[in-house]
Amino acid sequence: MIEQQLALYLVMGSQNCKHDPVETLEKAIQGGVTFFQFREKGLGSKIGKEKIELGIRLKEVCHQYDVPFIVNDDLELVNELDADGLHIGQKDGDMKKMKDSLKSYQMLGVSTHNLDEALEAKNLGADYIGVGPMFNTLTKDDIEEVNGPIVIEEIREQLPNVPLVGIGGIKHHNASQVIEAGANGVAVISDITQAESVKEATERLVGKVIRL
Ligand code: 3NM
Repeated sequence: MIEQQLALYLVMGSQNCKHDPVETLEKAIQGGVTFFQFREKGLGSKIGKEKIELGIRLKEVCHQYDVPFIVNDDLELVNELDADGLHIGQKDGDMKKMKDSLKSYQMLGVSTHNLDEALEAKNLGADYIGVGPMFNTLTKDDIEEVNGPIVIEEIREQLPNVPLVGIGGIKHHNASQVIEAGANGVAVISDITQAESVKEATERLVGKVIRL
C-alpha cells in the first residue's frame, strides 16, 4: 500500500511556494500527488501558532483526498496535529526513540544518503526511506554529495522490499531515471511549488512515475 502511495511525494512549506500554500497543495493533489510532507523550515518559514494553523489547514486538504499527511522533524507538531507520520533526517535525533514515540498508525520516514544509512534506517524500523540528493538542487543548501540514482540501485539490491523514494533536483525530465533505478516514487519540492501552474506541473510528473 505505502509503495503505491509514495509514487508522487510532495514535500513543502509555505517558504517554498510561489502561490498560496493551501491552494498549492490542493492543486497538486488534484494533479496527482499521492503523499505529503509538511516541511516548514528555513528562511521565511512560519513558526509557533502560525505554523500550527497552516499545518491544520494542510492536513485537512490531505485528508479530504485520502493523502497521508507527514510532518518533518518535529515530534511535538506530529502530536499536536495528530499527523499520519514523522519524517526525520540523519541529524534529527535518536531514530529508535522517535519510532517508539509514534502511535501504531503513524509512519516513520528517514532521509538517507547511502546504503549504510539505509540499512540502519530499515533496522531501526523506518516505514519508508528517502534517498538524496538524486540531482543538484537549489532548494536545500546543506545537501550531501550528489551520487544520483545509482544509490537507489545499490539500496534496492540489498533491500528488495523496502519502500524507497528519491529526492533532490527531481523534475519531470529526470524523474523516470529514479523510478527505473528501483524507487517506488519521487519526492519533489520546487518542480511543483514553483510552477506557474501547479496542476499542470504535477500532471507532467505523474506521467513519469506511475507504472502503467
Ligand atoms: N532533502 P527540490 S534534497 C528536502 O538530499 C531535501 O536529502 C534532500 O527539493 C536530500 O525538489 C531536498 O526542489 C530538497 O530539489 C529537494
